[in-house]
Amino acid sequence: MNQDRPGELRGTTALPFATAGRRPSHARRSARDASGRSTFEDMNDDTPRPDTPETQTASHDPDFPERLLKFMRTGWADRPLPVSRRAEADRYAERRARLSTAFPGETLVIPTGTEKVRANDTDHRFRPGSDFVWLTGEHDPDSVLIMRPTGSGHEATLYVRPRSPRDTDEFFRDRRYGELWIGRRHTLAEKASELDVATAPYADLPAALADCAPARTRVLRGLDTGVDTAVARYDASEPGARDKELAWTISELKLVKDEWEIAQLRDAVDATVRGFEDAARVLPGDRPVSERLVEGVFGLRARHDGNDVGYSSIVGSGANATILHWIRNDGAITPGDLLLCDMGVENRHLYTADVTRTLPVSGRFSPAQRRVYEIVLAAQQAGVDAVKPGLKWEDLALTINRVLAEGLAELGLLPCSVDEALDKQSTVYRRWTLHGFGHMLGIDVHDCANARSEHYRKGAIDEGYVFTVEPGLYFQPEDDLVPAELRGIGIRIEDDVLCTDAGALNLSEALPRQPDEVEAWLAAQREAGPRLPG
Ligand SMILES: [Mn+2]
Repeated sequence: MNQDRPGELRGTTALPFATAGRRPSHARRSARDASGRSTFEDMNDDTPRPDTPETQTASHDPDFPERLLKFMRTGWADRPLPVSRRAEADRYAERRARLSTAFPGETLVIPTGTEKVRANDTDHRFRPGSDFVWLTGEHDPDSVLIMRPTGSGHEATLYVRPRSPRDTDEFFRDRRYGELWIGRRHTLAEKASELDVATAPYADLPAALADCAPARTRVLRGLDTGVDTAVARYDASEPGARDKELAWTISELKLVKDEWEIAQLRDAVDATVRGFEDAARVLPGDRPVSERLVEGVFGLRARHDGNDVGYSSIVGSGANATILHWIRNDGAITPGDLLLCDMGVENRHLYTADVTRTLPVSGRFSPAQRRVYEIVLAAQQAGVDAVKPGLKWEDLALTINRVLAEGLAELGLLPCSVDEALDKQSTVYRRWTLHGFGHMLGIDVHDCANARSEHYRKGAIDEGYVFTVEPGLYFQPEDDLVPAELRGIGIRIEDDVLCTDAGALNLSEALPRQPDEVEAWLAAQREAGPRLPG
């Protein structure tokens, strides 16, 4: 049967935008006439629909006999959902107002993105576009924000899929959009009152985009191919420059976090602390277990207390800790090894934490492990202590990297002096540090990613910035230039800090970092025993 092609269902208007733009494999298979209209769109309730060869083979769903169809179409109440205006709606309106100021007289198109196919007819769980959600608070897939210029600013309209109507079969036949398949959506009026923004039906989006004059429209591209193709790029000089300006403007508006956002980040960090505790409580010190055990236990906390993990958890034991983005997590956690856990909970408003701790699985650091750990900790503390408004990112990096380079020199590893190693023309110390010291944090784990370099990496920290400080040292197991006792040691310590006028406020300080305190904390968690959320 046709399980997920709205255009082929009874009484639905053809949605060429949705089917052609978003689901190429289905678009190819759809029964459409030369005009692109669904061949079934004019059928009324009583018209039996022919089975086409593809409907017989395309699905594991059972067929719908006509008697069942007729029966399913009757006897449904249409009760409203209780909704109230969300307290944070003012925040989103204020953000839209700031964006409006940057682009007077121009139409702005900001999509959330579409569902991503996992395989065949199953999708990944949808995660809204970060910039879109920052401007609207809306979480449903496919939605698009259009801000049209008015005399004094812009008026915002949110194009969303409304509740499944009862006068089409979508609600019980469409496995992607039908409410009996995926749960109920709001009506347009319910959505408008909850988010306090004007709403329009998603079916009107193609016409709305066709009305956008390319020379006076900017699109946040790369999220929704349907939107990207519907509005042509328009650039007098450098291709893509006008749309990039929209992207960096939003990123730079996101640099300073307000009080509500800081509360969200604290919420995410607090859940992350609980997740680290949960993981430590199930981590034995006397026998090997899978890295997946820690990933899974943390993931349970993330789903229960927040929305999800903010990024794929990195759980690396022993030499796996030297792989920066080790997310396979299929190794064994072995007593005697260090366990590096880089994990963060994304809260219900999609703000995420990003915290790393490196634990001695047995309960005690070995002398060699502790020696390297102390270097990384000293580097991190030097970075946290240096944070203040106006400090250049590059100077903060230099402060941290100098401590790392000095430590590497003490270990006898640097092939030159510390100053020579830190020289921009050299940076040979990076053989063992590999990555930058940190990044902005917010709705994205790598927040504000589209900000212009001179306002981010080449710029300065400011009050209200939240970012990570996360130096590390990584001695690969096959690095012949380090002594055997250090090979396979990977250590990173990462905290989430808020820059205030008084310096750094460490949001994740509830998780200890001093090696003695780490040992005591791990022992206390083990003593307390396993714990489920809730
Ligand atoms: Mn990080």
